[in-house]
Amino acid sequence: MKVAIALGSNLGDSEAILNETIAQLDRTEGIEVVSHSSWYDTAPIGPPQPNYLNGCAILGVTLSPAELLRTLLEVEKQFGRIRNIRWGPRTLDLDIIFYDNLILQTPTLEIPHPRFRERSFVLIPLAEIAPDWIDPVTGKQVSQLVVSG
Ligand code: A4P
Ligand code: MG
Repeated sequence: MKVAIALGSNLGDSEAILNETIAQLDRTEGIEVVSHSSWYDTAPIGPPQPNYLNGCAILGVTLSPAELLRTLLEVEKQFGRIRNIRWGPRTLDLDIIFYDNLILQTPTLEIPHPRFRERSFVLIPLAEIAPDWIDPVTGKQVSQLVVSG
């Protein structure tokens, strides 16, 4: 299955953290990193906090959505993520944006990510690597979502 994920970091050496995350994911059983975007310096959404470094990656996975989420949470933890303030600063945030053309709504996992369409810090890097990917909910291409905001 083809998957799109978003990466974000605004604590620690964010560039090293994102690069190491890509390497770590590529070493993970059941995950192959197909491509990743550039890393973008972005203004924080939410409470006052440092700027983020954001980007997206395309993965080839043989994991189920739940297994993939578990793996991503594990990697976040490895990089020292401490869950405290909602939308607060974090060393690493990994979100699943798309899982093939799946629409999934469970209490612990929602795919596509429920807020990605409003977030230029996801749309701009995603448009760099997957402009033609069609959002299964709106039927719009990523490149169209960037323009319509
Ligand atoms: N979860 C449900 N669906 C998903 C999904 N598609 N991908 C659940 C990943 N996780 C998903 O996540 C909480 C729980 O959401 C997970 O355990 C999983 O069961 P979290 O990462 O602890 O929560 P969060 O990230 O603090 O909250 P939320 O609402 O996901 O926030 P976002 O959307 O991740 O936003 N500003 C800039 N410039 N750049 C950023 O990257 N990020 C945030 C956080 C705020 N402001 C930002 C940025
Ligand atoms: Mg998150």
